[in-house]
Amino acid sequence: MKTLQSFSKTMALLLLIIFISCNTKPNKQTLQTKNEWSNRKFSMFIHWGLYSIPAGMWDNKKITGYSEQIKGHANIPTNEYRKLAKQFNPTKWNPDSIVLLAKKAGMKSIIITSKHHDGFCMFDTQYSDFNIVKATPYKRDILKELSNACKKYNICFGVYFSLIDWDYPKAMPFSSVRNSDSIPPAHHQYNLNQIRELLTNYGDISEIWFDMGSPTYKQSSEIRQLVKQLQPNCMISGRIWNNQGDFVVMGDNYKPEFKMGVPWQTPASIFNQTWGYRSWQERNNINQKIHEKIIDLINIVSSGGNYLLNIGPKGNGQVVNYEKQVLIEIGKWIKTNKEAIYETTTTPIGKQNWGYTTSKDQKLFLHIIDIPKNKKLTIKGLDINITKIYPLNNTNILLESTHKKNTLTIDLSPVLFNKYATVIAIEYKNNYQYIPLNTITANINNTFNLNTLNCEKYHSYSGHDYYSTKPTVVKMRWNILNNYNQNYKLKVRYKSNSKEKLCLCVNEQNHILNTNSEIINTIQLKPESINCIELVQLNQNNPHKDLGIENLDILLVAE
Ligand code: H79
Repeated sequence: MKTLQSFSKTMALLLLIIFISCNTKPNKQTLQTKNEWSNRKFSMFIHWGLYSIPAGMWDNKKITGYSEQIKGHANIPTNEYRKLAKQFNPTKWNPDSIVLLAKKAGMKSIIITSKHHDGFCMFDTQYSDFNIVKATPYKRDILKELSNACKKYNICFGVYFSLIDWDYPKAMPFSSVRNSDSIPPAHHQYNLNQIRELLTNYGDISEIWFDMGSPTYKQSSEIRQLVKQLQPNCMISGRIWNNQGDFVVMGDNYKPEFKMGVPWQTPASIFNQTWGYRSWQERNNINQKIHEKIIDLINIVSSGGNYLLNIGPKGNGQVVNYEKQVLIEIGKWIKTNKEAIYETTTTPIGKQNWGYTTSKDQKLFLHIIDIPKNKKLTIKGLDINITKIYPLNNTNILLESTHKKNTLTIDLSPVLFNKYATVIAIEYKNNYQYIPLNTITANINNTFNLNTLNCEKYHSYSGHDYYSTKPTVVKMRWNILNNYNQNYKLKVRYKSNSKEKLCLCVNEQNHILNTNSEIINTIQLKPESINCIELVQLNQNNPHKDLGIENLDILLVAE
């Protein structure tokens, strides 16, 4: 009888687990696609089009504002702007050499502007004659050539597609809403038609990078549906808006100042002032620029993001030498330190006064940007069983370390420092434990009080256009340090403005919460170690949605 009881209990538990995993987890294919995307870390963005010819000058005047938007910023009438097409004959454009440059830079994919706000199509389209094949003396499909070169050299190919269009007569013209214009129905249909062409005629598209506009929820979801129907593995940028993207895009040249709980990317240009080629851009101190971009790459990767770095080739197709040099130098740095970049994960060790950390395959990587005084690097709160420590730029140099009261000290004196950043690898056995500064311990009654003030928040970045987009809280997490081997009663009370069910995960075991209610369960905590409690949405179909927590009290009371 007892066996039967425990058997049915086990079965019930199993069914529950299956139910939970079916409901909360996106399918395997989606996860794999997202992982492959996240693992790339570093990609090339290309802003290139008719705007690369005037290159930030109109009527002999320097035009400020992003140079790829010169049609808007210089108020150029459509018939005047269209004349640029007749001059577009990029004899210096060489897709193979672009791909080889991206590879040399350590970039894993290339995303090119198929159509920017000016409405000029860098691909052959049956829906507009204002395109590279029909309107220019060049007559060749740039996208086709670049996608083929990407295939040839085994690098992923993606496309940028602006949701606004200053050429298409039925779309909104350049206006005062700073490119967050609505999309009239005829324009939406035009967009859908061209998206279909892009996802049909150019082989596998690794990501489609929508930008700007202010589509309705219905428009965003129709676009998403079409993309996924044509290419289920094509990742969609968050600038499709209305939570329809697969990954979040930070503002132009912005890095998040908060922890992210979804795949994300920082799009960056070599100079913040422009993405398209600007002839009068001041380009001085290249070493400082290389330093800035390498540190940005490390910062972004250590926070779990991808770095999309732009080049703006000239109207004749030539890559600006300064930009080429920056990319080549980044590539040299990555070549030495690639293990600490690609396929790495974040670590609980936050930013340290000497730099950042990443991790992979039983190795912890310390990216040293500011060399510590006396060349003694310390990490507080780290309990780790070290087998070997060495710099990635000379793996034969073994470094000495001491470990006292959870403080690890590494002697860096034998290290030859790189002028940008030096990576130290720590190989370790088993799991390491890091006690974060915000670790919560029990109060005198052996009770843990968890709430929105002592949690660590994880964010997405969500909205219906560029300017409404803001951080949402998609996960709350508490690290608690338990000293005793005993059971705890778990009591939860909360108020949420969302109808979605929540899931409280204690050391990877799920407890489903019913809205605005209190549940009591008995749980076990691991003694003398960090226990992780997380609050997430049960249904992960929309990973960007805010948990909507208005107030929350979690009590763990010793039994
Ligand atoms: O293609 C590039 C831009 O042309 C396009 N997105 C990137 C990838 C873009 N179109 N409109 N916007 C971006 C609006 C952006 C406005 C701002 Fe800013 C960027 C506001 C703050 C940062 C530019 C720089 C204007 C003020 C500062």
